[in-house]
Amino acid sequence: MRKLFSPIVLIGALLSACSNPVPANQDGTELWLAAGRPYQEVLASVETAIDPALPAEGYHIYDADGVRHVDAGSAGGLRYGVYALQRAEVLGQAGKGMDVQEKPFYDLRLLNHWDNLDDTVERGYAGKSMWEWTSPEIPEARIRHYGELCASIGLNGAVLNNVNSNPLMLDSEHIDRVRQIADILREYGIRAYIAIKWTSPIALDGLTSGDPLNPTVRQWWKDKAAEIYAAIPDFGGFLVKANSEGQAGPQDYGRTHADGANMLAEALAPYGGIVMWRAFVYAPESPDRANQAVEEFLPLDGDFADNVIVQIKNGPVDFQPREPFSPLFGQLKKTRMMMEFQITQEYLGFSNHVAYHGTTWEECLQSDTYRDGEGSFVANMVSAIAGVANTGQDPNFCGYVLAQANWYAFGRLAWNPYLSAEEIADEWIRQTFLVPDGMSAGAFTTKFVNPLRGLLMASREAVVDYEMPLGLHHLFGGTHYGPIPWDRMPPRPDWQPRYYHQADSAGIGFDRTATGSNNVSQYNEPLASTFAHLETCPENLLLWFHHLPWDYQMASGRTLWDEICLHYDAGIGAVEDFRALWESLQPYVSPILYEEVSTKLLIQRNDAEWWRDACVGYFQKLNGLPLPADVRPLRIPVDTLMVKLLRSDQLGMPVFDDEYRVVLDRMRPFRRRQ
Ligand code: GCV
Repeated sequence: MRKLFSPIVLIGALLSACSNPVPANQDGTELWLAAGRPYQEVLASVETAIDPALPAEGYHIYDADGVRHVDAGSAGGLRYGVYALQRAEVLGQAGKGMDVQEKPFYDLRLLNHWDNLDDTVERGYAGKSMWEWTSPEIPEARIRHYGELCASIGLNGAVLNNVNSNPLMLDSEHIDRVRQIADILREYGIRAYIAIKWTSPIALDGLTSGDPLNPTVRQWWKDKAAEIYAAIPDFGGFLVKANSEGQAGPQDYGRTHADGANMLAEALAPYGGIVMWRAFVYAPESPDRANQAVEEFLPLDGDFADNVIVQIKNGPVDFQPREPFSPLFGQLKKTRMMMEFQITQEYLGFSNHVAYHGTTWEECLQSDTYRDGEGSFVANMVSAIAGVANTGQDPNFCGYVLAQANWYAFGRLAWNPYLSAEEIADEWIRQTFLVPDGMSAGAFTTKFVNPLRGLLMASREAVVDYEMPLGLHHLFGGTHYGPIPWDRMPPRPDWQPRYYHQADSAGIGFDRTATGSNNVSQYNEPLASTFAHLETCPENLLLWFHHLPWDYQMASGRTLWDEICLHYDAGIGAVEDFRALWESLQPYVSPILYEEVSTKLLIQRNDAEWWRDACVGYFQKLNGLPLPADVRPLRIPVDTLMVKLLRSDQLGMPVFDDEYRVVLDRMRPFRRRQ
């Protein structure tokens, strides 16, 4: 046989192929379904069976008689099984003898879309609403793609609209629109839900009251439920934001959250629907916003109907880069609870910063509440889970490729809250980025997957460092993109950063011990004591729970002030490292993805510096202390920043100059009306 290449030529060719990999031509629009075989192909390659002995949404993948089988408790379980096999194939875990049996940890695994009927998305950073409410036709192809993505990670429900709801959501036109979407989502095992506005009966049909004990009001909701279920027989139920941030609710009529939730629950019960009642409540007059959910909901424990579930944000304030878990998770014993995470990066640089939330959510889910003794992890206290989506009309759904990792991570943790963030990051990278031509899978792992996984794993802590280290929180203003620690804009003190950092010439931090708001007492022992005492309080939550002098001695031996400055500086340094790392990955990704991420990281680096200038500069103005020797000097004087405001576009996205620095406009002087 004629030899085509001599051994030397062959080795040379292989070496040059390895050193010159040709990246796949990817634009990020396939998300994590990029690397696997098409679903139909995987399905066609296996024997399937419905086995009623398996849990309804569970599956069993195994080999028998030389054939691969996927058995499942239902058609939905089968879909999850086939996607699990597809994933296992990509991850190299589908070899002969595979035997995997799984079922989801939670029955309800939902995305919450904060999408408005005018197609804007509250806190959405990936374009307008993916449902296209204002178009005559529903965007079927996109909804199908969304359905596949959700199903592939095990999600089974979607609240289609904003919790700051519009009453029109319940008019016949929109119910029909929801029906059309639900008809498609059903094919992917996803139920549709609606967020309702408490005052809908008044707005839509002229009722004069919203009192949940008023028979006319109760009947209105029963009739509305009947109308919805006539159109959508498997409709999931209502999500409700009531008596929160200006939304009306049962308290306006002297009734409780339980009265309100139970009225809706009664209307939905005949059809198997549920009410998800949010615990995100706080009033400006309260001395500590972090205390309020427990104050309002603990007295109602046991009062909620069986088909009500209380939806609680992971932290007691509001999706900050780091918060302790909400103490409510450790307090309610007779009420079903649902976790609410935020996938969209409202407080973590929108879709401009890398902030992989797998680590945030792992930290929360695996925290011990001690409710029923040691080992009462948050993951086990809740029986359902929701994530505020980061999706929009962007071709890649999420603003840019790395932001997709959060949607994926949410789905995987909803399936199994004890998966590790690192394992999930690894899975996501391998499924999303294709191995370049001429590169072995092993080399791809070493040179691309592992470094990128490291970047993702470090990313959230970097954001914490340059935004709000050591337990600081809510230093935002305006659109929640940038730092305004000095802000004292009306109307509410609890929307002002100074309420949270309490910094003055002597010190900084929120005293939540017994000498302050006593928020620590809402945690079960030994946590209450752990948080209350300086010696045991985790350093990363120090200023969440304590107000301390600037010269407080930290474990490092440095002063609190120096440590704050070092954290801000470390945050900038971390993003610089991410940029260098990403540059080293250029040979392995398409030019489109390379440029996309490079630009985002440049923005992130500049924003990190802006955060540091504003926060360190402002605190320094209060305490008059010098910066420690080994940090980068401030770039913009805080007095300059304090008279400027971030320029945003119509969708609330920040506007950048040619160097990818935010554009800050001089504030117009405030003029009193004559
Ligand atoms: C949907 C925060 C956000 C609001 C959001 C609210 C909530 O306050 O800034 O945009 O409203 O939380 O979760 O209800």
